[in-house]
Amino acid sequence: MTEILDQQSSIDDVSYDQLRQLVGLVDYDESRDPFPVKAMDAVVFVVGNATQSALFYQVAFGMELVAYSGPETGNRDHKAYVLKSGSARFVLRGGVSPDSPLLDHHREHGDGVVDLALEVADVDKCIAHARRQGATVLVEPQDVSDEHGTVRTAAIATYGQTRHTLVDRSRYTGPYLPGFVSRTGTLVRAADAPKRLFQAVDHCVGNVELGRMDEWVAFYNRVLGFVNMAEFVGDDIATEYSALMSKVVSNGNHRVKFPLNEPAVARKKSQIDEYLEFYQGAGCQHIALATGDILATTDRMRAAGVEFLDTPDSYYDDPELRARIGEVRVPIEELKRRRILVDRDEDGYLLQIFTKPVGDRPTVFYELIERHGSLGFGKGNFKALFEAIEREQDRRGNL
Ligand code: TYF
Ligand code: FE
Repeated sequence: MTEILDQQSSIDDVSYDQLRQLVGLVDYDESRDPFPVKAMDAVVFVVGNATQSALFYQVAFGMELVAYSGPETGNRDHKAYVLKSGSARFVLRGGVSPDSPLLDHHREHGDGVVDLALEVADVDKCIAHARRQGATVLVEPQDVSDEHGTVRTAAIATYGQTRHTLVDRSRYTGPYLPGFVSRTGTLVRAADAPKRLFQAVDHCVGNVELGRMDEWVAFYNRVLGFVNMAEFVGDDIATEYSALMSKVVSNGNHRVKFPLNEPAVARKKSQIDEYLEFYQGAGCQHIALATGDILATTDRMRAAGVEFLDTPDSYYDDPELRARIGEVRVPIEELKRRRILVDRDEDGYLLQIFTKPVGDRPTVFYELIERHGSLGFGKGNFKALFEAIEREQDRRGNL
């Protein structure tokens, strides 16, 4: 039990038992882990307009504004808004000063993820291991303090211009990091609005350059001690539909899962090539959000204007799918009405749905996922999903 409690991240207001179901946790021996990771600490974005994006994530994703840093708090370079939903934390940063480096980043990449920050108990141990394994240490371990206590942080480089900041917040009680002040949103929520639309980050997917997927899988194996999960997409399924290959790495208990995609050569431009072209390099492609009620969440997000990928009726009417899926918690008609996908494997089933890209460039999008035992990623849906992505690529004039 103590080990289970140790694995609890300090930002959870979702219990370990809930998380076990929501993100598909497994037990593992943490004492043998060279780089023990507790959880995602935050997904940090650079955006063109953090003030407006903060409102988007409150209105459309039901997130709660909890902290802020900006000119009013002494940060003349940029504004940063911190939003939470259950154990998921997003940070949105946008340049204020005309010479903010964030504006150069945005000019190159558009809205995107700059940091998949990880909560760890021992920053120094992780950095020492990462350095021995040849990682690029971008920020040396250091204490940062304010009146709420001390946070120890460091950062290592990963694919593209993305980083993993490591955060030990066990001696800190503030709303996010030193320099941030508590701030709540002024949005008036409907009286019947649920407390939250999702409870956790399930996985964060990286797109890397052609031929480099195995290098990055090896990086996560070596540097972060991550293990390979069974799910992978080979060039067989991939080239026919959407020309990508994919492997998944995760930390020991599967709390943090990072699928990695690379483009495969095909008739049309791969969805991964389209991403790499518009993001100008490797970067985070999608964030999957774990929800306990994907039907209600999808309804709320649609009502707020979020657009999801379409799935043809034929997907739901396919007798093979119906036989494979068996009984799920709602009639298939309820899924069909919402375009929610369903997949089953030996451990159970999952429900999932994908948004269209949420920014101006065809880069970052979201997935909602409701797990019922399945530890997979919806392999049975890849064909239907990739065909839906290709229809969107066609509408954008992709050749
Ligand atoms: O994360 C995954 O592996 C699934 C499937 O471009 C997927 O969500 C894979 C590649 C892709 C979109 C979704
Ligand atoms: Fe996914």
